[in-house]
Amino acid sequence: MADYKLYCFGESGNAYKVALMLELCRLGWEPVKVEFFAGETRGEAYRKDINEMGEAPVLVHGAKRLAQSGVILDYLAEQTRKFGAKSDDERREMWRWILFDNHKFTSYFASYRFMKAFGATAPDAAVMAWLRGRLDNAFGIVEKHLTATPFMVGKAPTIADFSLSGYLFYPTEESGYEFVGRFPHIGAWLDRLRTLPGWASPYDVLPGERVPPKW
Ligand SMILES: N[C@@H](CCC(=O)N[C@@H](CS)C(=O)NCC(=O)O)C(=O)O
Repeated sequence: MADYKLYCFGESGNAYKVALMLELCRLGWEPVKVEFFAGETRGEAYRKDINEMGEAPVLVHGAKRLAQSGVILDYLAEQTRKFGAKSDDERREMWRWILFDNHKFTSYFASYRFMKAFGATAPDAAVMAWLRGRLDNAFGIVEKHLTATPFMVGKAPTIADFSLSGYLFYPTEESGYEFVGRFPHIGAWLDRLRTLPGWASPYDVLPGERVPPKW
């Protein structure tokens, strides 16, 4: 039996951040597919038994059950002593970027992509324009940071890189947000991450049939 169980599904970039870390650290893990599009995370059973926050990913390791990709990444870095901080200052830097990611980078990008690719109704133009403005700003901030450093924190990849980059490895046609041409340092950073031994793309490591983009 695998040491780690990850509640996840193919389209979840937040789950992919964790799956990527598990792959890069060569840890034995097995996916438990969450039927997100059938409403599983909104159901009482999921919220009672798996995650009161009604979200994927959730990582199970022995008696531990952890939610929030940033916390899970931190736990895995602690377990493996890989891709973590080398000092207290680095740890604060990592968390500064993970919090920025969760609030303003992944969250706007994931919402934009969800509405564009998987929403039940066609995306509302005004909402998309607002989100696009927020995205342009957040991407601009990460782009500027990456002009001076190869990875988000210091010279080596850390979990902050996996948190911020997770969603950007999905096919661009899902979000319709073309960023590589507009933000070349982000593009080069993703290429650097792709060369890490064990790197694999989202749909190669996460379970389930791919859902074609709708809109
Ligand atoms: N900050 C959380 C976000 C998790 C999250 O939003 N997961 C999505 C799937 S990618 C989800 O389960 N959403 C359910 C919902 O918002 O109702 C993390 O990093 O784990």
